[in-house]
Amino acid sequence: KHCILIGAPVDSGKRRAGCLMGPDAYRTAGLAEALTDLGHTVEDLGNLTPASHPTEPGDSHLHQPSKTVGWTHRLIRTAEETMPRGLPIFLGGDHALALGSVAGVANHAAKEERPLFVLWLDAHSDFHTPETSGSGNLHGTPLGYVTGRGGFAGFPVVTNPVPQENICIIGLRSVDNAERDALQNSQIRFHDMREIDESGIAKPLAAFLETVAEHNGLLHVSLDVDFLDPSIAPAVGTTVPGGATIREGHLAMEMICDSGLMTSLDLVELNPFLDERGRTAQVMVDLAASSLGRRVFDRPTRSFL
Ligand code: DIR
Ligand code: MN
Ligand code: MN
Ligand code: MN
Repeated sequence: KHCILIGAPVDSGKRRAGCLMGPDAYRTAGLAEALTDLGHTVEDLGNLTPASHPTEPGDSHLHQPSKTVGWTHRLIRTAEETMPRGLPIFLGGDHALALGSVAGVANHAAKEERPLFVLWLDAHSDFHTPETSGSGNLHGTPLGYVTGRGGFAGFPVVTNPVPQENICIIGLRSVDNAERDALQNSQIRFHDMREIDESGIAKPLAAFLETVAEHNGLLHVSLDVDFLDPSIAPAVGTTVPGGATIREGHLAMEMICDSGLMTSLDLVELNPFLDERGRTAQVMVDLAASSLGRRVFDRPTRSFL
């Protein structure tokens, strides 16, 4: 594959600063080298900046909405430009970057006349709208935005909303009340940690990948650091105990690799300022490598079936 690294130092999606250092932490942890070792070609676009945007309103309950609008414009364009020539990997940056990455990838999928599927690996459901968000932190809204929920005044119009039934969230253990109601009334597939405890992670993931394959879909994977348990991935502002283990993380990424379906990837919410010797960045790089071919032994193709 041709992997295109896109530094997206988005830090406007929540109040605690530090995610802007994420892209360089992934580079320092050897992401490009890991992918090259796996036989991929790697191109690094460097770090993007937000498109020009007005000054922040000041009277909004939202944190830095204008800057996030600027980022969304920039990332939609960058996703559209990179999808035709490789596999973009968006190096976050907080999860507000996914308003743009997913909306842009969806525009590309529409051009190809193929459906887009989104796998969301996260402790949180990120299904708020600016109106339902209690925190005012827009990193809690990307799935609301890309599915075409209302309330995103000032943001680019979502030209190709992702159908709810094409989305699967795995890892949930912190869902706000407004999101819970909206999720339960939606067609989104969602799996909380209790379900992972009871059935294992392979079962719901295999079912989703099978659906993507049946529909000849494109697959965008959005990996939030807090999907993982804080004991193995502490460098994130919104840790929630009881997350995925290192093996659950790798199994998920290995299955994604075996499926051959992934066409774009977000690595988000890493805050290197909260880390110890880059260990969380290293875990994320290792997971990305697993999703792109690193393994102990080969398995028969599509062994997830
Ligand atoms: C949280 C966002 N539910 C909020 N959560 C996070 O502020 O609305 N998403 N951290 O990954
Ligand atoms: Mn998230
Ligand atoms: Mn999260
Ligand atoms: Mn909230």
